[in-house]
Amino acid sequence: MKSFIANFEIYIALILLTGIGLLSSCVTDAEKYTVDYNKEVTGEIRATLTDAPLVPPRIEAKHNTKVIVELEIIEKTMRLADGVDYTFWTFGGKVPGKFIRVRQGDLVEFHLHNHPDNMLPHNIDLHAVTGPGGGAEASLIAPGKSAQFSFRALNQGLYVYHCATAPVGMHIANGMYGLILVEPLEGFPPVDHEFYVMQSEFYTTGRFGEKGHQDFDMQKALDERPDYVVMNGAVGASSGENAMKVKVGETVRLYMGNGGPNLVSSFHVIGEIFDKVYVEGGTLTNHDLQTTLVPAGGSAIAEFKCEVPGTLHLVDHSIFRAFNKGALAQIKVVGDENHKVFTGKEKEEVYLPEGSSIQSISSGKQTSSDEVIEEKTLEERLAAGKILYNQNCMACHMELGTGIAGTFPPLVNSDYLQALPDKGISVILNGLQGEILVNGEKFNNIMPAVSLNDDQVASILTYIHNNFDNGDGLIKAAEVKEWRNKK
Ligand code: HEC
Ligand SMILES: [Cu+2]
Repeated sequence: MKSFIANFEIYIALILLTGIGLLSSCVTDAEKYTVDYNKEVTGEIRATLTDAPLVPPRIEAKHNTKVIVELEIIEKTMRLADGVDYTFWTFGGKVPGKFIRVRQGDLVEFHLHNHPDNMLPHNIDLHAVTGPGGGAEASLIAPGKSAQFSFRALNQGLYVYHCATAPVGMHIANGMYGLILVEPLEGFPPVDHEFYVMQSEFYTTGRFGEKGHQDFDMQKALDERPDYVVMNGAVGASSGENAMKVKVGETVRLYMGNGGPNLVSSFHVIGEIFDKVYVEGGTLTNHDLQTTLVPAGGSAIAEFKCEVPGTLHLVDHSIFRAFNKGALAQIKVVGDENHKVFTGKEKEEVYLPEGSSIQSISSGKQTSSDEVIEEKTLEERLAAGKILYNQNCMACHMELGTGIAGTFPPLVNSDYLQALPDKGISVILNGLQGEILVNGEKFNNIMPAVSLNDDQVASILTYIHNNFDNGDGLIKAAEVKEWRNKK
């Protein structure tokens, strides 16, 4: 009982203290985190705007100034994925919209233009604005009109902007979002590279990868079941040939936004650790993070140093989105190996516990052997084969079919493959183990059976025969089917 009373007194004291703390922090926080808007700004400059993954340079002036932003809304059809088009509604002609960079205390004079060729009225809601609708009402305009409004950037942060014209969800789903950075007047500490990456989803009438022009699917958007989750507006927009590039030893700051419209991103960089994150794009900093949540309509600023060479994968760690729906961007880090930080593979041996047999990597449903399949042209097989090869074979045989010496045999000009009477069908469908000789080099390893349908096997084999110098020719799905039936 005594201890209860003692604890009780402590509780009361604590409650009183927190109360006082809250009261005083109300006043000081407002002063601490927003600027004095009575202070005059001097001069004016025109904002430099950039498309992802580029970030505009910081404004160098030592004093606050008027920053004039001119942003044009353009409705246009562009690539969403290879062979897939979509009619995007954009801030500046690309998705995500132009990156805008101002400083805390700057006065932003915003000019929004709705291109005369557009079909619809639009506006802009900038989360960096203190004012009704973030500027939405002040900026609503029909095609062929411009609107102007001004706001004082009171709070530091990385803010999302988006269209807020009804139906709001549809305007956002069609690509109307971007980022505006309000950095401290003196700027952030310098880094070697700054990049702009924004995640978002697309809800299309056709499934992921279905060719042709795709329309917006309202029901899928309501169900929050996107076919595409992408970084920087399209599948592959900032990966592969479009990857961002840095050198070993350089520092990177990522301005990461999430346009939604629905999903929350578990933002992660495969191969790096965030040294510092401005949590949710604000002023709170956290350190040593693996994954940071980026809410729909929110952001994060993540910093790291690239100590070793290789390709970093920027993903939503809700991982099917990354590998099956497009939520992947890449940073290629070039330079010398640093074995003090990472050795690379030091050794590989066959690991074969007793009783194990060939594993199967399944890639979905098998085509039953009596299903009628349409044959494809050589061009179609090569195109489909490239994608399937990259998904199913590249991890071991490498993108260019070179393999890895001593472990994965080459598919380029392979005498082993060329000598197979079934052109390689059995290797894919049954797997392969035991010692083999490929172009004079011995391999003794295990290739798991890869379960693909007849059509897919035909495309992959056509691709590796034609592209990797194993003689040309078209392999038909019917041949694969025949092989299966014979078995
Ligand atoms: C998990 C790694 C792995 C994957 C994935 C894989 N392979 Fe292999 N592949 C191997 C290994 C290991 C061997 C050699 C097996 C042995 O030593 O007997 C091999 C052998 C082969 C060979 C015969 C040797 C040669 O170089 O000509 C062919 C052809 C082949 N693979 C094609 C493919 C194709 C096509 C795919 C994709 C559908 C694929 N592989 C996926 C690991 C893999
Ligand atoms: Cu709009």
